[in-house]
Amino acid sequence: MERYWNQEIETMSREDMKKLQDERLVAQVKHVYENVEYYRNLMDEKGVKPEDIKSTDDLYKLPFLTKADLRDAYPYGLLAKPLGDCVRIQSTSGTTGKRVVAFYTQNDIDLWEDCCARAIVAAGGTNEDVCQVCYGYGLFTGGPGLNGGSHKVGCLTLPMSSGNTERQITFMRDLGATILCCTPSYAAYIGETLHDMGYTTDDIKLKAGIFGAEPWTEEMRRSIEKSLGIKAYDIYGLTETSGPGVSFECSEQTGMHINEDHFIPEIINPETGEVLPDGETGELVFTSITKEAFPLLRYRTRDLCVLSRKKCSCGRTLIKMSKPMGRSDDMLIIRGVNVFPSQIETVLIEQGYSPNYLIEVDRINNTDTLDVSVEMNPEQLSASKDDIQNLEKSLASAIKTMLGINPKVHLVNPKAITRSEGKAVRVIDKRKLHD
Ligand code: DLL
Repeated sequence: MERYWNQEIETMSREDMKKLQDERLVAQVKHVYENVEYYRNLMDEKGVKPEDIKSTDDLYKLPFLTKADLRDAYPYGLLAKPLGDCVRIQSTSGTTGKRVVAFYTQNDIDLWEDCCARAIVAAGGTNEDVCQVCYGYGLFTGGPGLNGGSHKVGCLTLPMSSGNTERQITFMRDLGATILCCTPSYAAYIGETLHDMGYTTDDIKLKAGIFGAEPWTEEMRRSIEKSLGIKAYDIYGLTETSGPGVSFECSEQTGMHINEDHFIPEIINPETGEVLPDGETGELVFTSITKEAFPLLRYRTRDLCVLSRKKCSCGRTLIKMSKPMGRSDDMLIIRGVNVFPSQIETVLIEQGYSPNYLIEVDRINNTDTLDVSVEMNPEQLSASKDDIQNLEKSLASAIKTMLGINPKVHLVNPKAITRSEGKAVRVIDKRKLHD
């Protein structure tokens, strides 16, 4: 029997959901227009008034918001509530430029944690579970979001944060953790450490993992499921829209249900801004219709994916988004070819390698170069130099089949690639460093 956190909403008819969205959108546009001068100016420039937005059918009339707008308006320019009503900020880990700072009222936090509770229940969580949260705590939304959701469900919550991996495993064993929440790359590292410590999946009680915050492939999913003996569920979100829990996977594991009562999704052509029909790949845009303090309308996520209304066996009627295949700004253009790191990950794992790899791109004599380093498997350590060269060649040819361009592959020693405890850094684009 499928269990839901909020059955009424999660299985609501399309018609009722649209009605709910229509009402919430109209109220939200009014709230934003009245309280956020920055967005009011954008609407005025476009000649749109709140009265023009009568339902979700009018969504396309509203201006987009981008990360550049968030930077412009930093820190308080998009705040829609008096500071006295706000109780928390969270922020992105942003390595370049200004960080994104998002604000929350208590009600915003309640709704956000509710979204995370839906994800935990969809992964089989109940109040009998012991939920180990190893997303970072602090400014990053992963730890606080899943922590709050886990409390709501009534799980015994282990607020571990990331890092100190052997201690994670000791707690996992001692307390009998049944659900693990962290990035997929950290889950892979935890699985590897478990085995390095001489344990097997028989020594732990984990049954499910809720992994997100970075792109990961189906191949990576299977590899983690095997190493930890679990079912691995995807979860998606971004600081700008609250954090994890914008969408979550169910037992079908074929995409993530979007919490449409809070977030209206659209897919647009990233070049032209034109709205695309369900089923086409494009940039995901969200309008948050319940957020009070930081309500972004038509926010461009830069994540590329597909929406689907195909009936789901779990009974949820919430629209599904595919795994984001990467961000439009993560896409590498190498010798004119569009390359997503996830394509390389797929090949590496399919060919039997671990998900520990590093992609380096450079430009030498005006030609782009692509180097992929991946750790050899322990049994390959005794291979001859010739054998290693042959393995590298065959891996390079598999990558070339996938991408259409020839990489240089380097098999490096096991553990040579730095492990990630949060979002993995898989790409170094040296071309940017030269600029
Ligand atoms: O990563 C929120 C989060 C925390 C999601 C924990 C899931 C679990 P940001 O740091 O603002 O927020 O980064 C948001 O991460 O635009 C995507 O590019 C990427 N991302 C998040 N979840 C997924 C996922 C958090 N499941 C950015 N698959 C987003 C692929 C993801 N990419």
